[in-house]
Amino acid sequence: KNQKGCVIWLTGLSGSGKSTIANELEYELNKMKYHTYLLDGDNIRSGLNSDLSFNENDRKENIRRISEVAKLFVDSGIITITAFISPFIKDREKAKKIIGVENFIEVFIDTPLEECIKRDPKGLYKKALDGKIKNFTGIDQKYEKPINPNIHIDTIKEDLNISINKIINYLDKKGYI
Ligand code: GGZ
Repeated sequence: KNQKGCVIWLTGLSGSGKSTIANELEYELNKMKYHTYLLDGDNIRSGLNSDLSFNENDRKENIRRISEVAKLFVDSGIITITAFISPFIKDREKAKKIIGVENFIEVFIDTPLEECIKRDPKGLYKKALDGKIKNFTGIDQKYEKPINPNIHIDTIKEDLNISINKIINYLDKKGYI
C-alpha cells in the first residue's frame, strides 16, 4: 500500500501511556496493510544504547542515536514510531532536524505527573520518591512539555481508540498514508 516514510515521535512522562499508544497504533496501521517499525526501550535501551544511563547527557545521546536510526527507517519508507520520554525540548528539536521537519510528527502524550504517580505501573515513581532511583523524570529531573506539538493526546479525557484515530487521521490528512 502507498505510504510515505515518517517518524511519529511520542513524548511524555514515564507511565503516561506512550507504549500502549505506540503498540495499538502499530497494530491498527498493520491491519490497514501499512509497514511500520516501533523503536522503544525494549529494542534500543537494551541493545544499541545499553551503555547509556539517565543523566542529562546520556539522555541527549540516547535521543541523538534514536534519531539517526529513525532517519534510516524513514529513508526506507517505513512509518516509524518512537516511544521515549525525550524530556528536553532541545533534544527533540535536534531529532526533528536530523530526521527532517517534513518527516517528523511530534505527539505529546499529555498525562499529568499526579496521574502517572497514581498509575505507577512499574512501581518506579515510588522508588524515585523514596530516593532509590536518581534522576527520575518528573521527580528529580525535569520534563519540558512540547510547546506546539503536531498532535496533543489527553489520556485522561480521551479513550485509547480516540487517540489512535487522531493520529491516523493526521497521517491521512498530511498524505503519509
Ligand atoms: C525516567 C527511567 C529512569 C529514570 C529507568 N527516569 O516507564 P518505563 O520505565 O518503562 O519507561 C522509562 C524508561 C525511560 O527511558 P527513555 O529512553 O524513554 O528515556 S529518555 O528518553 O529520557 O532517554 C522507565 C525507565 O526507562 N527508567 N530509570 N531515571 N525513566
